[in-house]
Amino acid sequence: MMNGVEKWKCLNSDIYIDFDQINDDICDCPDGSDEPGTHACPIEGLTFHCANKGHFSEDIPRFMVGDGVCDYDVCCDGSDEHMSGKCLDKCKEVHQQYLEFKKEIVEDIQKASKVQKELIDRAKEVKNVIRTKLDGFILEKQKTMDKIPLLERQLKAASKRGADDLVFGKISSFTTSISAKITDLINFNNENTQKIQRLESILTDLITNYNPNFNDAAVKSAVNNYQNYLSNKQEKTFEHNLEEEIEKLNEHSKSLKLTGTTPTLSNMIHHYVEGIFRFFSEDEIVPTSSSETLEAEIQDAKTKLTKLESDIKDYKGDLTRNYGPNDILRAVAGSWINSRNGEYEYRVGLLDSVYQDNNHLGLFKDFDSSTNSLMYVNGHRCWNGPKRSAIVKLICGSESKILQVSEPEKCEYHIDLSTPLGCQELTEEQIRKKFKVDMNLLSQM
Ligand code: MAN
Repeated sequence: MMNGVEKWKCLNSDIYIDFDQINDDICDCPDGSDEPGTHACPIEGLTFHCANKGHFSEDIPRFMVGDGVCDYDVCCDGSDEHMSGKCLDKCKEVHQQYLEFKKEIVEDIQKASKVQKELIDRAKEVKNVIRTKLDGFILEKQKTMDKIPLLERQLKAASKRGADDLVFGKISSFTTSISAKITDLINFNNENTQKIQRLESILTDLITNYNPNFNDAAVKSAVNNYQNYLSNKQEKTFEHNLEEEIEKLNEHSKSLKLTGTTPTLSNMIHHYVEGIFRFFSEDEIVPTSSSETLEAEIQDAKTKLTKLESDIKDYKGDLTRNYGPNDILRAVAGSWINSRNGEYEYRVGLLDSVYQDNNHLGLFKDFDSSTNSLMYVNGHRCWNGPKRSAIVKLICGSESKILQVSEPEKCEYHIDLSTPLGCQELTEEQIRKKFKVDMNLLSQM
C-alpha cells in the first residue's frame, strides 16, 4: 500500500509498481518479475509457467511467450499467447493423444518384456554351456600339464636305455651273417643237386644202353647197384623260406629290449645293486613306448595345451563381456536384420558384423549400456580415410527392423534398429519426454 493505493512489489528489489503494470509487456522490475507472462524482460533463466490444466504443467523459456506461435506441445492451455488470446486451450485433446501414446508404448513394452523373458532364459542356457565348456577346458589343461612332465621323464628314461638295449642292436650283425651263410648253403645245395642229376642221367643212359652180351662183371655190378639205388630212391624236395624267417627275426628284435646280460659275477653284482636302488627310488620310470612315440606324444600334448590356453582365454573373455542387461544379447547372436536404405542394402548381424552391400562396416566389439548400442569396429578401410565403423542403437519396438541409417562422419554409420531388445520399463516422466503432440490431429483453432 502506497499513499493509500495498493501496489505490487518487485520480487528482488524495493520497487513498487501498479497492478496493471504486471504482464503489460513493459519490463518494470530489474529481476523481470513483473513480466512472467511476456518476454518484455530479457533475463536469462526466467521461465514462463503454463498450468496446462488437465495435462502436465510446464515451465517454458520466455522467448516462446508472445511470439505468435501456439506451442501446444509444451503449453497446451495456450497461455503462452494469452496477450493475443490467439491460442485456445487444447489440453483435453493433447492429454487424450498422450493417453493413447502411453497405452501403445506400455503395450509394446509388455509384449517386448514377454519376448525378453524368453530371450533371457535362452541367454542363461548359452552362458551355462560356455561355463561348462570352460570348466572342461580348465580340467583338460590341468591333466595335460600333469601329463607332459611324466612323458618327458619317460622320454628321458627311454633315451637313457638307448638303442644299445634293443635286441636288434645286439643281434643284427649275427642275423645278417647267418642270412648270408644260409644263402651260400642254398646255392651250394642247388649246385650239388644239378651234379647228381647229371650223374643220374649218365647212369640211366648206361643201364638203358649197355650190351648184356659182353660179360663185363664191373658193368653188370654197376648196373645192378644203380637199379637198386633207383628202386630205393625217395623223391624229396627241400622247401624253405629261410630268408623270410630271418627278416621276421630282425623285425621282431627291433621291438625287444634286453632283459638279461651274460651272468658274469660283475654283471650279477651290478644287476642286484641297481635293483636295490630302484626299490628305494620313487623316480623309477619304466618307459611304455619308444622314444619316437613319446616325442610325438609330448609334441601333441604341447600343441593341445596351447589350443586349450587360447580357448580358455577366449571363453573367459566372453564371460566378462557386456552382453546387455541379463546377458540378453547372447540369445540373439547370429540373427540378421536386412533392409534397403537409400542406394544401399544394409545387413546387421547381431554380435557379428554389419554390411553395406559388400562393404564391411565393422565387426561386433561391445555393447554400450549408456547408449543402448552395439558397437562395431574394424570394417573395410574408407578411401583415404579411417576404417569403417558402425553404431547400432537398439530402439524399443515389437518387430526387429532397421528404422534408419545415417553417416554423420565419413564411414561412421549410425543405425537405428527397432527391436524388443531395446525395450525397458519406463517411468511416467520418461514416457512424457518421448511424447510429441501431433498438431495435425488437434481440432482447428
Ligand atoms: C562408399 C560408401 C559410402 C562412403 C564412401 C567413402 O561409397 O561406403 O558410405 O561414404 O564409400 O568413400
